[in-house]
Amino acid sequence: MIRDQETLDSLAETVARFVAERLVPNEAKIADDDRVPDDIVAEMRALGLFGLSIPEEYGGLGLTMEEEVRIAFELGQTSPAFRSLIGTNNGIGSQGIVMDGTPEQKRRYLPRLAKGEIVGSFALTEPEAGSDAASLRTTARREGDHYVLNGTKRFITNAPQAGVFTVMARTNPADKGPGGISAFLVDAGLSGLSIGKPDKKMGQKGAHTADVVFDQCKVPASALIGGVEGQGFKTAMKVLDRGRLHISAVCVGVAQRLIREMVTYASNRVQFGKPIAQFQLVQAMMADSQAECYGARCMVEETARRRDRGLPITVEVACSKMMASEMVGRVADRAVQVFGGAGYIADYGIERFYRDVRLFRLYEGTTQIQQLVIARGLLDAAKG
Ligand code: COS
Repeated sequence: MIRDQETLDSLAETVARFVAERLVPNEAKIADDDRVPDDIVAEMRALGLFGLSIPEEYGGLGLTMEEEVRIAFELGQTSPAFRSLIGTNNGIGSQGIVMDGTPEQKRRYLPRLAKGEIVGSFALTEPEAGSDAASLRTTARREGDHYVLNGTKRFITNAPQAGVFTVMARTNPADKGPGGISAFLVDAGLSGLSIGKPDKKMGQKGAHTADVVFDQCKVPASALIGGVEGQGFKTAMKVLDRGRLHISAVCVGVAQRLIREMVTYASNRVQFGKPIAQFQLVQAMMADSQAECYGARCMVEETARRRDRGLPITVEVACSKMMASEMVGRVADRAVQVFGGAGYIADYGIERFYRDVRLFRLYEGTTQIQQLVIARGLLDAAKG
């Protein structure tokens, strides 16, 4: 749902200008330095980018899903590391609170997340629990008016910067499945909570992931999201449904950027006496990329509209995430191909995107998990 087209267009234009003028020129630098500089983070805060999805009553922009994906199309047009910095506050690091938090939890965290004063992070994955998220082993043992957390979380995005973690932990050791899991809001800096060294990754330099380790970490009972045990897995799944759609929109944005790069390069690069854009085999690579990107964009927009109408979206989101993330992988591969040798050389920036986009097919649910979700949806529907 778009509430006011003019306001949205103006926000999208502002974000597009910021991306073109401030982020694109800094892509190589943040990859080399492995960090987004403070002045850019401050500008992101000033633009309200940390609070796109947080309700207005808590200081965010309160965008609808259709509005949010439109902005994500713009934010996708640069190195994904920039988007990653604001990604958790808008997605998996805040939405557990927005969806299932108590009024007190919302008041305590959402205004600071919306302003970007703190970074929110989502701690689900563990060394032994990736795709099989419900098998997680981190425990939260109730002791009087506290819970005591023990366990290790892995590959946690923005962990080194985080001010608050949404942590999924098992409160009922007798229930080894999803029903034994609860979600907690854990402040960084608590005794018994430590962050590992940032992981060395294939791409997305400037975005950081790390282990989060709980060793007898005591949190107040009021940290339990929604104040109810056993709901944590469902909270995580609802948050991921939404997050996967946002990621799909980012994939579309990156693909649009790469298609533009391909067209510009192919129009200027002369071989056999003419720009390579005039050769049909090169045109085929650009055309396939555009058609696939347009298809993914339509899926993302339609799924966002469904969510805004309150319809179920789990299967549609899985379809969108699979299509968009696989699509951008193919587009990045073709971009390298159109650039030829230059596509393999760091100075041209294309190989960096090729490595960066590989993550989209893995995180917030691998392509194989999306297939499983889609197939389950079909089989459930057939049962009636
Ligand atoms: N929204 C709301 N509730 C959901 C849900 C969704 N999208 N998906 C599942 N649930 C509910 C189910 O309805 C079920 O509730 P009941 O017990 O009341 O029936 C419960 O959660 C358990 O669901 P299910 O039986 O489907 O759980 P599985 O263990 O089979 O796991 C998958 C389902 C595989 C889909 C899940 O583990 C998953 O998404 N794995 C990937 C994790 C991931 O994306 N990790 C990335 C890291 S986080 S960046």
